[in-house]
Amino acid sequence: MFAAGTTRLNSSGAACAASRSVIPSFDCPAPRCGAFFHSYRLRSRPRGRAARGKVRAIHRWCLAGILVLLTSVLPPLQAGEILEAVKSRGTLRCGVSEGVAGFSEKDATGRWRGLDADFCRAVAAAVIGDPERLELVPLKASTRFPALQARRIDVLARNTTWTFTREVALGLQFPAVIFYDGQAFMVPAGSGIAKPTDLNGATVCVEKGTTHERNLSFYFTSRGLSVTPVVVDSSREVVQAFFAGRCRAYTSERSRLAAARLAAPGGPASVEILAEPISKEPLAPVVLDTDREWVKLVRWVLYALIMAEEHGATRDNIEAVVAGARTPLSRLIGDHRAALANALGVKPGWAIRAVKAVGNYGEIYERNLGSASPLAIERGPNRLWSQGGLMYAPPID
Ligand SMILES: N[C@@H](CCC(=O)N[C@@H](CS)C(=O)NCC(=O)O)C(=O)O
Repeated sequence: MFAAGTTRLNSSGAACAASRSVIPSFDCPAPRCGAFFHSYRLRSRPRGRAARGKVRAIHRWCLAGILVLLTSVLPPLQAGEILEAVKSRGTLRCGVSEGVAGFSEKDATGRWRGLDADFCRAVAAAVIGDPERLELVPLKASTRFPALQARRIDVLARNTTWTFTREVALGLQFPAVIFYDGQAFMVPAGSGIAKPTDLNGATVCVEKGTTHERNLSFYFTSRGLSVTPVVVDSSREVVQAFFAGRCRAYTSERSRLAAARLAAPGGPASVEILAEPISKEPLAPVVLDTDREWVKLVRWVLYALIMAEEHGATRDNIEAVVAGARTPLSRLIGDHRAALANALGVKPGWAIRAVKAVGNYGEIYERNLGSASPLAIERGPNRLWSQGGLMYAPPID
């Protein structure tokens, strides 16, 4: 269990986004109606037809106000509204992290790199026809869902874990998994801590508004053990807190720990990542569940990238592969599928545009997280299903 003295560093005091109400704050006329009826009860009943008519008019006004209020809190989106807005705006607004190597991070030239950034480019290419018609919006863990709900972004691609609670309580959809991860711990090398339970009684640095806070609590509580979490509200500062010796361990996704390790002040060998994971973290893009067309589009862009890898179609050869042997990929992309592209709400060639923009899933992985990147994270569960992994695109027909 969390020890009594949970520490919150640099916390804004706001509650975790996952547990926050989905209803945004608004200027509510209801209290004014309530005040009117309250004072009406206290006063003597109005006499005469004119007075009663006035009361009825105010009553009607209040009811109308409440109805307007209820329907305007979260105006229901028409099917396809986000998709249509992206097309007419001509720019995709994609929420990303403020800087997590391998997922979304600016390089020295100011260009965003990473799996999530590339996925945003693939969606922009499929929908708008240009991977660079993109606004990447950096978001903290604690502000990502409010940004989506306020429609400041069209899609969130920010190392976000698909959970039951987020899906049902926040009105979200996680169209498909982009990366299978798990939460682990980083400790100083030679600390004598070999497994998570060795951290009983220790301080652990963790980022606010993440699944990691709850997983940490659950893991130790369910074993009758305790840790003191040191909760920090940004990725950069949580890592700094650990390296400054504020906690015995730092907990996050294994991929995040691998990135933090590269930047360890004493060099990568000065820290180690414990082998045992304590959670499942299926990371997925996130969209509002009110626009089914948009959910489908985002889902099938990701599956097209996976399917391209399944059939050996790369950024450089996809046209030749599709023109050659008939495979499920050519059935996804071929000209006779134009009617299906229309049904999806995009111009034919959408899947080719996505793959040509960023490569197939394997190419994106290797460039950002795998052997061609400084992180060199083995593909493990992110291998294709045909190679023993979990990556799998549903069939076309
Ligand atoms: N996958 C987890 C964690 C996501 C998360 O925010 N992780 C932190 C790891 S330190 C992060 O990426 N922070 C980046 C940032 O705040 O920009 C979740 O969905 O809650």
